[in-house]
Amino acid sequence: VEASIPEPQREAWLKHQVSGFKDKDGFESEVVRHVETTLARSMFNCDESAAYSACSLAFRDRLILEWNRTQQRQTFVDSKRLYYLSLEFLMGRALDNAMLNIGQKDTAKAGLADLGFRIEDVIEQEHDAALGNGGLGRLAACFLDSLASLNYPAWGYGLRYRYGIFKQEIIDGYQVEVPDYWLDFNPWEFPRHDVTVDIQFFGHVRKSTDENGRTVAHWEGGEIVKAVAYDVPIPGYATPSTNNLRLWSSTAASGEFDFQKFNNGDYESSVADQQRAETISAVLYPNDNLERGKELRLKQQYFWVAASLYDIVRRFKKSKRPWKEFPEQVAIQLNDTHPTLAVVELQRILLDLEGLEWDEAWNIVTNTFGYTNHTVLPEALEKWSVPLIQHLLPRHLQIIYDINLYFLQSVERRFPEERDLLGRVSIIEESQPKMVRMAHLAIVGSHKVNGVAELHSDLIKTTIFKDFVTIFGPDKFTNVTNGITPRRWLHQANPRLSELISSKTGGKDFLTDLNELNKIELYVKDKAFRKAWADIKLANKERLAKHIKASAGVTVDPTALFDVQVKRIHEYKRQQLNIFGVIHRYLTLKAMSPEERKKQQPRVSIFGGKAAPGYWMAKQIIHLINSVGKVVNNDEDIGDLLKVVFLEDYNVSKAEIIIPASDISEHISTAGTEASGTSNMKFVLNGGLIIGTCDGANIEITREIGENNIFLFGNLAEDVEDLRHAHTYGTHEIDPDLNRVFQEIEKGTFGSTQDFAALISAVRDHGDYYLVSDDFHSYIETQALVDDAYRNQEEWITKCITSVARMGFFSSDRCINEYAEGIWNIEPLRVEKEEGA
Ligand code: GL4
Repeated sequence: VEASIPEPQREAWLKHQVSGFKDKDGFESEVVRHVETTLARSMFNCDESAAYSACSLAFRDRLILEWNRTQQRQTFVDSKRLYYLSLEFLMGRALDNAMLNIGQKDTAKAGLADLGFRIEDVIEQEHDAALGNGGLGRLAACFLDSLASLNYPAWGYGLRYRYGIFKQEIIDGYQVEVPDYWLDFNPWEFPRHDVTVDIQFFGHVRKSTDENGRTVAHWEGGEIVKAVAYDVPIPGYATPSTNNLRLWSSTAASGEFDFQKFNNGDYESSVADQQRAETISAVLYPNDNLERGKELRLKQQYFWVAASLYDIVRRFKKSKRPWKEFPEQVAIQLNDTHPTLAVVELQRILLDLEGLEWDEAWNIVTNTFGYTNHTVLPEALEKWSVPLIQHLLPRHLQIIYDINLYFLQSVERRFPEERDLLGRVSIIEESQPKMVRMAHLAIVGSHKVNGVAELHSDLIKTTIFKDFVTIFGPDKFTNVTNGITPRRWLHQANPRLSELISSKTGGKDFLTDLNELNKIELYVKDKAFRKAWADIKLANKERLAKHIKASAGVTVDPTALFDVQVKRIHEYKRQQLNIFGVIHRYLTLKAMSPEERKKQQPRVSIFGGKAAPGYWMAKQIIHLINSVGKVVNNDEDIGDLLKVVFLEDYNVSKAEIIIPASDISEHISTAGTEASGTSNMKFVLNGGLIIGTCDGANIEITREIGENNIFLFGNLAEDVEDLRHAHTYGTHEIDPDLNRVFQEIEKGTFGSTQDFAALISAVRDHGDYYLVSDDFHSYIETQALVDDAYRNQEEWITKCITSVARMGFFSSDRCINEYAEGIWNIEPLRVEKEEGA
């Protein structure tokens, strides 16, 4: 149906063209209008939450107008678009970000004050959009910010989970999970009830022969679930460009009820069908770096991938271009292997629905996709059982087998001598049951594969994907080191530091070209600048101290050294190394005379992070941290020399308070296990130093800021394998200091010894897979160096300023430009900033 307004009537439309608010007055009138009409309230019952809603709606209105213009511009120019497929988008709060990106925060601040509200309190009302687990999901959110800010034509596609990552409560020192129902009122999304796609599951495949004697597959039967689009506008910083994040929600295809069943009196089962359909997009799986092969997860993946591809193909077909131009118009990035079924789905569309030949279709597919690998941990590499795929997606399984057949045939032709090679690279693992290796499928189906930091990209080429480098050549594999958006992670989280920097860099250009930061290195000796720098850090620490008091009930001294480790709890990230180190510090302090103690550097050890609900070891680590805190924080010998705090429910908005307040943060994964890390970048950008292993992006951070400005320790990735081998087959001597720590835990100093036995025996009796003992001595020594360095505040501040000045490389803008040039082949669509924007 042609839905556009005919030419003669367009004049009326143009006459009434809507525009967003232009100034404080306009803003206030929009807020009042939304309070009184959209929310049906008045000044007599407008609380902070209503003010938040109305303020958000006023900004949303502006965003959607820019969104419309951006989409029209992109459609008109019809240049190549990027589609970023990610099961996770960890967006955090939207209002503050929208105000800053649009450049109207001051307007809103003044307007809200006129109406009787403090902007900070209004911002605080917002519930985080937490549709992600950790780094992988937050990276996707930073990418959206950069794509819009750099004016790239790009869409994100994801799932609209009804429940985001669970809320973490700490009860008696243990993690308790509470559902995160966040959609009560979400002003940032636009339901598109007219944009729906029917998604098929189960059924069977029938083959027929067409008039040309070609075999055609028909996927028939099974059940249909409906995907409904919800659009979230993504504002660029200092540009009118507003991109789209489209999230799919599942619902029953036949509407509210199955009327047949309803009329037959089977009301309950008709409602049950509806609920079953809605289950698909109900919950985010709470695992980071772990895949568990659940059927519902596979359903989520196909549901989301099929709806997104239908949308992308529909948009392409409107241009009436020939199919071979598809990869010139469309780039699709697979954020990890989660969307790999998209490779198969596009091949199915081209083959079964559009009638292309296999080779022609496959050529289009492989030129369209790029695949980013985010982990080398074996337990995180996705595999789906063949019987499960056969049952859920029978036609896709056939196509997977064909993809594999043609791939293996070509490998065999080129490497006839290497019989083992075929089994190693096959997309199908010959296990019981057979499994589909999603990473192999993603590599074979893409034209580029990238890792997320230099070490990680080298590791995938030399270990897990080595054979594929032999087959496809080294050029298919590349590195794009992760980045973070300086808008949220500097300007929004640390407004005073951002202000101070802009006073020296000549305005806010560093927020669009982070290399501009290097200008502040000129002021490293400037007394007033250094003083302002130190004052800001102290103020940020005071703000965090207040939060610690309010949420954990612990009083901390803001002048103590704040030592922070916030990230998902995982054995490979080694929060256990940190807490064992804290216990060692405690024992050392206890053994000192009061005079000696006075000479020690006071510290606050701050932890935060969620454990996957089924990850028992990670939960024991949380319990140990809380148990140590309880003892240490109440020990009068210790006082302010050491405090141990576990902050519950770490999320994006808490990160914005915690990160700017850190003096030293811990990035201490076993070398070779953390693909990149991105919080390491956030901490340094906010004027905190880091202690870390030679892992992930720590290595590149060191190269940029200089090795004098970082505290590195521990074994190297290249030695890990030998050490593990030695643990298993040689004698394994535990570090004596660590042994003292274990003995203290076993004495019951921190409560129930039984609970912590597994943490100790993992190191002592089960091969110490994560090398906690091997790195312990080096860790403790390096922490002592941190104390010494911190005592020399003048030197410390010099290190901090120098480091920030050299962090330009880690902007997600640089990262997105590298993807755009090296992988997606897309160009920005330049736009002039309009007046009032
Ligand atoms: C991760 C990595 O663990 C993390 O190092 C990386 O920074 C992030 C984004 O590339 O991806 N991989 C998985 S899985 N979860 C992550 O956070």
